[in-house]
Amino acid sequence: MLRFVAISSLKNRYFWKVTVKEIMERRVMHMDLDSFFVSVERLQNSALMGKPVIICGSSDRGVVSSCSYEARQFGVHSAMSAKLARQLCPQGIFISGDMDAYSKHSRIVTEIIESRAPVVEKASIDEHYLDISGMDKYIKTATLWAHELRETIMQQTGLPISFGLSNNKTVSKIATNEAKPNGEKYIDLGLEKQFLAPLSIKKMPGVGDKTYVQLRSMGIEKIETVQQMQVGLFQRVMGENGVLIWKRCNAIDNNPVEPYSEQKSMSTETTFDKDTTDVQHLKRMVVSMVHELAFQLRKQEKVTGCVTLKLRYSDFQTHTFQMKIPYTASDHVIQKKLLELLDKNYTRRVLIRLIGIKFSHLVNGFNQINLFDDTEEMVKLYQAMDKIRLKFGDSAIKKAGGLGMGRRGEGHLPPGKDA
Ligand code: TTP
Ligand code: MG
Ligand code: MG
Repeated sequence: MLRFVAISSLKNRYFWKVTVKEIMERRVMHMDLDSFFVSVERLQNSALMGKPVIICGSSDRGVVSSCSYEARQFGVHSAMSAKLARQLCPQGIFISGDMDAYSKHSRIVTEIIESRAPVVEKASIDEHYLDISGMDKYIKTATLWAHELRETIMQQTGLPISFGLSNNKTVSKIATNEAKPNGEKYIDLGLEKQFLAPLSIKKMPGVGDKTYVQLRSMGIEKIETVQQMQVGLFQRVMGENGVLIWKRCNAIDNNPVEPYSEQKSMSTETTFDKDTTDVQHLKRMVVSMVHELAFQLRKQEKVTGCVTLKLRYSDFQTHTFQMKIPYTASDHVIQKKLLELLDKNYTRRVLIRLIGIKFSHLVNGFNQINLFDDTEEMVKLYQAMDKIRLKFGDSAIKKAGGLGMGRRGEGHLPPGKDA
């Protein structure tokens, strides 16, 4: 948007002023459920209230996906090995997760938010951004509206949730984290930098362990220090990523809240040289396409919550079949669902000209969400295969299910993104 600044007609200068003002005065809310997976377990078993609860895979070699705030007091945190968590918190209640239940509750929360807010982006399984700019003018103050929405969600779902409200996504996300658990935090217009200044640089989204070590070695601990540095200097030391971090530290983030419908989906399809009724061939094609698309999904660190199968018959009639699934990025889970759709819907045995698959309802979090029906071996296998694919290209790997599938002569479209 700001690119229009360069044009210097009076009209455009006016436009620029309005745009900047609008951006500066946006009201962006970020909401994130508190210890989400644990909270869902607590809905089903109230005896877990107030206890150190840890969700991890069933094997001792799994990792912690979610832990209650009581467990955090023992030093337990997400992504820690379950083994270490058991050592730190032997009295903890360890539960192997239930992705179906978490996905269901995630969708319920999304529905409540979408039924009330004008512009909503579902950013991960338990977080949403809402653009509620202008709310002050027409309804009630944005802060009161936000507070009431949080109350509604908690009343209707029984799940604790926190939020942050400011003029941009970065500041609001950090505000949510500061408000947790069970809290809300408003950052008044103009006070964004001041709010960020005393916080550890580690709290800045995009500053992972490696960047943090690098920043610490430069003597940077607080966001305030970055705020005082020249962007050019910071960029020279930190590279391109440095500009982004510097901007965020200075509360500059013009990224819009991207409504759900505009979030990308991914799809791929294959047109056969010769129309077919061979079910085994169709199945192998689905498996092959899933491998390809799920790899793209993981590369983007996303998970999908909905799969679609597309069949075009020889008379060009096209049918699509859709199924909501628990959020996942694992080939074997997605493949099972798509094969189910094929079995259920390809019953007429008429000639098929084209077959396609699509993943939608994409949200961030592949690295986060450890699927509980995945063994550690399975996760390692995906990681190893993805590594080879990244290095040598997708054709370097084909799992047994997709072998013998050569796409020779078949008009296969590579995975694309649909709006
Ligand atoms: P988070 O929102 O990061 O964590 P949380 O909801 O458990 O706790 P809080 O927000 O109060 O700090 O992640 C949401 C869910 O995603 C979490 O409940 C479980 C899952 N998850 C994983 O499976 N693995 C991970 O490493 C992380 C961080 C989350
Ligand atoms: Mg959460
Ligand atoms: Mg979250």
